[in-house]
Amino acid sequence: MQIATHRSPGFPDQKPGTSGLRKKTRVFLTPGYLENFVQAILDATGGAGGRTYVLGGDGRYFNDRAVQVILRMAAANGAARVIVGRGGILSTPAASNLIRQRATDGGIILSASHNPGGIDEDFGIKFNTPNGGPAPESVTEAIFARARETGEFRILETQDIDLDSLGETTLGGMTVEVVDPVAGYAALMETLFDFAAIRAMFAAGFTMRFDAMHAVTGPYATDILEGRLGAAPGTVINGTPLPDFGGGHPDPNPTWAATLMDEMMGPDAPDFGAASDGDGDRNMIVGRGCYVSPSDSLAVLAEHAAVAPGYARGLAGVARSMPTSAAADRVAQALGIPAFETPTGWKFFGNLLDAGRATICGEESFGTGSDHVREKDGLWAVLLWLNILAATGKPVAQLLADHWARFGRTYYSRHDFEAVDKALADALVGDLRAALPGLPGREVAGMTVATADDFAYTDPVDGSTSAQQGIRVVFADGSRFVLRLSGTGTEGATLRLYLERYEPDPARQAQEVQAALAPVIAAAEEIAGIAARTGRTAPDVVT
Ligand code: VG1
Ligand code: CO
Repeated sequence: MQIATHRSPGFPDQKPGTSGLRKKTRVFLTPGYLENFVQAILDATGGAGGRTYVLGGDGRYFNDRAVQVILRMAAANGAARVIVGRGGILSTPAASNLIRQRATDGGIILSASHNPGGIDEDFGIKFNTPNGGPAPESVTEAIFARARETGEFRILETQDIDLDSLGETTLGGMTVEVVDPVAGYAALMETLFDFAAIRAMFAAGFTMRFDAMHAVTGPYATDILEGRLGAAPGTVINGTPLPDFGGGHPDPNPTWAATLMDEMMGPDAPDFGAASDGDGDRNMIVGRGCYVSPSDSLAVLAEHAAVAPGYARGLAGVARSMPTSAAADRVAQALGIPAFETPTGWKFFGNLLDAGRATICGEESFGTGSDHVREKDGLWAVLLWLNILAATGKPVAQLLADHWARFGRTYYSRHDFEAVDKALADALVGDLRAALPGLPGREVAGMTVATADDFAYTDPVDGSTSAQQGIRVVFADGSRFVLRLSGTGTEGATLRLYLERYEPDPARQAQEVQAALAPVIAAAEEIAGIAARTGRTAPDVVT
């Protein structure tokens, strides 16, 4: 076997976004494109010599090829060992767990998460650090700087290796260890939750539907829910991972998980429904006839987490991304623990989790997780919900109603405007930013603007700063809207408008969400002018 050294011109567009580098698959198929980025990861993190990595992905189109390339590059760069999921498959939380359990030097995860897959859709790659979490901005900046430069990449010239059988093989001087992608993760879940209580609930007739959306969680959910917990066969639907996710968006929200939503809102709905995304780190929670918004889910999980054995000693703190509703803050206050507000993206929770200052974290984008790994974790959230349902004996709708009665209800919605002309979107955000100083005191749609700013974050652990993380306009009654540009899209710009209104009065907590938010929606249009400036009269996706 020979090590080949190839010249690379460097690529100016390999800047990681909210969660790794995401591009159209065909861009990744450009000769040398993947290799350049992988070499940049290795070089920017001190070289691969003697190191151990975890490698796996969500199984989307090109996952199989990319895994072979990365293995040959790791070997050519002197890595000692790569632990890879069988078939090149690992969910994002399972990869995070392996990185930590095996005390490796990090890991490479292949996924574009909730973005569709296929030769004409999206692919992605990201590097996680030894704590198991997404690389912080200082590291992604260094990778980007290296990826831009003209340089070389090294790769072993050899045949593909078999990744379908468990065990160790060698590739040049490197050991390739193929592991069961599910076993270690499932064992971790058994340490956190009361599996006996959940099993007893299923045995007593509790019914559930889990939509794996033809993405990576299929094998995990089947093993844990139907295997270990005794849920009825057929509980998991769309459980076979497919390279194109069956042609769908593996995005667990009411729009893309419509089949599950229809069943849960229908006459024969099971007791509990859930879905997960492409790489298994997101979750959607639905009760019989009752959708749970991700912000509310985070708050309910924080409220009841102590019923689960893994959280019985209580929570150190709760953290949420800035656009996520303040519902979790009110729970933190009641529990007497700190609440943190971070920029969008899981990498910003890493330091808080490592320092033991936050135990549970969440984002409005269907992501929740805890200090058990350093990624958000879809099945973890589903299992914590199941543990809470088993411990309280209450249905989802009752838990939610009780939560609102105690803490008030935060009406919440996100409106996405996709594939907007990038220059237009940049100008819209730029103009709004420039207008911020003049907004306080202004009357809009019957409300008065109290504060308006562009969210900037200083990490309380290491003091690092991140500016321009989302524009927020808060009204005198506490209602607010937030506007930011997506950092995960691959086509044009996606504008995300986050809308929120607090309603403490139980008598007014049963309104339709969009109707309850109507004044905030009107105010956002008057101030930001999305419809007026882009011609988009309705959002593409409403969650
Ligand atoms: C989106 C979500 C963000 C999430 C990120 C990665 O980012 O808003 O909350 O952390 O996706 O999730 P953006 O920049 O498009 O708004 V996943 O499941 O793609 O790893
Ligand atoms: Co994801």
